[in-house]
Amino acid sequence: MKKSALQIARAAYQPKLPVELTGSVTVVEGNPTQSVADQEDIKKLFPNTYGLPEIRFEKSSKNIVGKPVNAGVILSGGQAPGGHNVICGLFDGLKKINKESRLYGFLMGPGGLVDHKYIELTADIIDEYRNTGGFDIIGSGRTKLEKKEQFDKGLEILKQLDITALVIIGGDDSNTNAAVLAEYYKEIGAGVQVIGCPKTIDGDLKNEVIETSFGFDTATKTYSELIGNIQRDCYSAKKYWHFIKLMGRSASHIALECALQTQPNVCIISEEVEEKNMTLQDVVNYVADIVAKRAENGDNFGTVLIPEGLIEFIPAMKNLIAELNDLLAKTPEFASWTPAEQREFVIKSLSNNSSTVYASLPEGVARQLTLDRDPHGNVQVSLIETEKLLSEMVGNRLKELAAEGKYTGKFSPLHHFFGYEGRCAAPSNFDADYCYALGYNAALLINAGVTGYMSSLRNLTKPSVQWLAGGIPISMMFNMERRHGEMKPVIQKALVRLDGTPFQRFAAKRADWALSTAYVFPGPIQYFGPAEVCDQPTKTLQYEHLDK
Ligand code: FBP
Repeated sequence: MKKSALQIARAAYQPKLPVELTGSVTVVEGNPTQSVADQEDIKKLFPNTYGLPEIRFEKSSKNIVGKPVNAGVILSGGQAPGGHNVICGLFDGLKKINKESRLYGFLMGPGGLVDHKYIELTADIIDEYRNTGGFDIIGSGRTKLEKKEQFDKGLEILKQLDITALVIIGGDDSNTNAAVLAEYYKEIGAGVQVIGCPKTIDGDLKNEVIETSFGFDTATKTYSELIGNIQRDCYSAKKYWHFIKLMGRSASHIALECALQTQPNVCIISEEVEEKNMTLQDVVNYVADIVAKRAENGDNFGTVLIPEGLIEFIPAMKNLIAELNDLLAKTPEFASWTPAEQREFVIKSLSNNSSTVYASLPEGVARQLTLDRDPHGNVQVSLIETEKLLSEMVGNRLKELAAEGKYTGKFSPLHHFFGYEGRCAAPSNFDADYCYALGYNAALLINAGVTGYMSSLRNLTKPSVQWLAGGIPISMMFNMERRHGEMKPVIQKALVRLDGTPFQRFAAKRADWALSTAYVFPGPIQYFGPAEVCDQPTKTLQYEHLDK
């Protein structure tokens, strides 16, 4: 494939490993751990991998040596910038420990393990993908790896290839499944270690011990560049209101980070909407009031950031979606009906409240709520055009305000959805270093002989050479949650904390940003140049470190 000039220059970039990982390491074990909640239940479910100690790697003066290992790697779920570097770091780490080690990549996600589809990742292949975006080296997929039959089927190919360690690069659900797999392989004495790596642009796989998931840095910088560009256009033409939906599934971390970087006129945070028990109309009124106030100053333009999961956080919509989930699960023939038949069926089958909410939505959006669920049973929020829903309702509200003599401006909305634009961007220096180190560190965890651990780097607001490396038992992140009507052990999803510094900083400024037009234009990610331009971590990470 022909390479761009940037690709060629980036291929030569050598990610900077934490100093502790640059030679041999000593494994330092911490105290036994416990899960964040429901300890007794989780201990029973993970008798072989519960309570393990945290691990820290410290630099040792000895040469790094270990047994040759055949390892497998899987990319699971949505793309996130830096995934290739995790694999490159893993490859380099394995080879550094022992040149005879081999790495196999399972194709198109966890399904590749179950269906025995794989390639051997050789040095030639790896070199093609250093510091590149995308997951195309082996592809990704959303097959849920959770059934014993899948584990057994996977074990057949692992045995055939003599693979004794599997690295799963994924989000909260995939790492939950990695821990279940680790426990199962340990229980049956399969002799296969399982190590997880924290991936997702959504930024919702983080906790006391995992500071951030990879990809969040690059994705939010890419979206912030685009938002900044729109803001400059908007400020130049002074005639449009831009409604910009941002990916992130449930959590609003991406929207919040982009707001902190670009200072838009409005940014909705789903977690706040839920906390304040706001209705959809409350959200609409909030935006319409800002549009009207800006119009009083002669400013008939602006930007509104909307997290893609918003509607799931509006209590009445949440009930509606839950009822729709049940209804659709019970009605497999639904997909074969015409849109009119579907609408009539839904309206007559839902509870009165949900039926009223459903009927009040613009028809297109109502239909989007009944589209296929993803394999985890989630509504595919990225398919719901919340930005259009909001702007249409804001337009209606402004007409009411105009009729009451409270609004005399012009309202011309434009719509954008930023998601796929950022998921495969060339990783920022932060993500290039973070991902490479996560992969390299995973090789050291394999060499340390552990299973059911997540590769971990901390101290991330410091230069990468100062990061602290180690492993965290995944079971430590578990709590019990109801999934498809059953209580299951899962990694707690990290939503935006309203008492956290990132949200507090935003909340302190938003009234000013709403009216004064204080846009910031971050510009494109820079890879070469001064550290303050190229190596700044996200504001979320910087502010969260102030909370520690
Ligand atoms: P992961 O949680 O698997 O990393 O995926 C993140 C995400 O980009 C969400 O932000 C978005 O809602 C979803 O994937 C879109 O899924 P798909 O790629 O299947 O369209």
